Order: sequence, then structure tokens, then C-alpha cells
Amino acid sequence: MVSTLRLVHGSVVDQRVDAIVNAANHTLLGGGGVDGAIHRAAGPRLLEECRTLGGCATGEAKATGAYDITWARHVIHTVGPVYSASRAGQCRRELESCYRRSGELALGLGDRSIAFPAISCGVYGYPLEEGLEVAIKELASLSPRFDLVVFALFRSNEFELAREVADELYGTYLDGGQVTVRT
Ligand code: AR6
Repeated sequence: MVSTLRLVHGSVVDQRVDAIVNAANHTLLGGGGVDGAIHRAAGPRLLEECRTLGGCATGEAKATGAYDITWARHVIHTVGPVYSASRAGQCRRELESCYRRSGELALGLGDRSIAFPAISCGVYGYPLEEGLEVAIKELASLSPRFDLVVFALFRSNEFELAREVADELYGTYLDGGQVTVRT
């Protein structure tokens, strides 16, 4: 298939897309990591809207405006699993669901481009290689339905490992520091 998934070394907040996905927590009231960065960039009106949403379950997603992230139309807040080896299968299904539900929500709102962080791969402790593999498989299957899907890897080790995983799964080519995956 000719659709592409772009892997980028950088913050999801800096991607010029319609929908920016946030790796949030159940409260949707902000936190550290990428959640903190998105709230800082979007400004206090984001928190005001989040307060009206009544939280979010693991594996689900909810949409808000993007406010001071002026080029974006929506922030899609999703809650990844807190990793536990004794519930590994359930964690994987929940992580898959985060990517799928976020993508479907954005499509339903008319967004044509979307950028994702590596959900659960930071504070929530998902094993990095498997977390990236789940992400890349889910994003590759979403990509034909968007004009652009970006997977933004914030840390160097995440970006390098994501390139390797994408290369193994689909084959990749380097394009100005970005990796394009043909699915
Ligand atoms: N800017 C952009 N990306 C970042 C930043 C940043 N400042 N910091 C981390 N990342 P994480 P999780 C990347 O921990 O594991 C929050 O407190 C990071 O490298 O943000 O899903 C929430 O409120 C990784 O690729 O999210 C929750 O309580 C990705 O963002 C909890 O953390 C996800 O790492 C969620 O944990």
C-alpha cells in the first residue's frame, strides 16, 4: 500500500497536524511527561474543558479543542495501561485500543492528519520494544484513512528503536531524518 506513516524524532506538540494525541491519565486533569507539555502548549483553557469530561477509562479516548496550539483542531486524550507483567495480555489489548480509538475519534471529527506519542512508554512503564511494535502496527493500519499519520518519538533511544521495529515490520527508507513506512 502507498500510504505512509512518518516516524519523527521530536515532540508530538510540535507536529503540524489536525489532531495531537495526549498520553493522559484517568483524571484528564494533566500530569507530567507529554501530558504536561501539551497542557503548557495549549494553555489553561484546555484544563477548563478537560474538567467537563468526567475522566477517561484505560484504552478509551476523548477529544477537546487544542486552544493555543493554534494549527491543530483537536487534542485527543487517551489513557494507556500502567504496565504490569502479570496482566501483559490485557495491557497489550488496552494499548492497541488507545491507538485505534484515538484514530477513530479523530476521523469522526473530520481530522485528516494526526500525531501520536509513544503511549504508556514513559512513566507508565510499558516495555519499550513491545510498546513501539504495538504502536507501529496500529498506526500502519490507521494510515490509509488519513492524509498523514506521525509517530513522534521524543527520546533518541525511542526513535532509534522505532526505526528498527518499523524496518523489521515493513521496510523503511530515510527521508530528511524522517522514516517513511510503506504499508
Ligand atoms: N514532550 C514530549 N514528549 C514527551 C515529553 C515532553 N515533555 N516527556 C515525555 N515525552 P509519558 P505515559 C514522551 O511518560 O507513559 C503523565 O504524567 C516520552 O518520551 O508522557 O503514557 C500522565 O498524566 C514517551 O515517548 O506517558 C500520566 O499520568 C511518551 O511521551 C502518565 O504520565 C509517553 O511518555 C502517562 O504515562
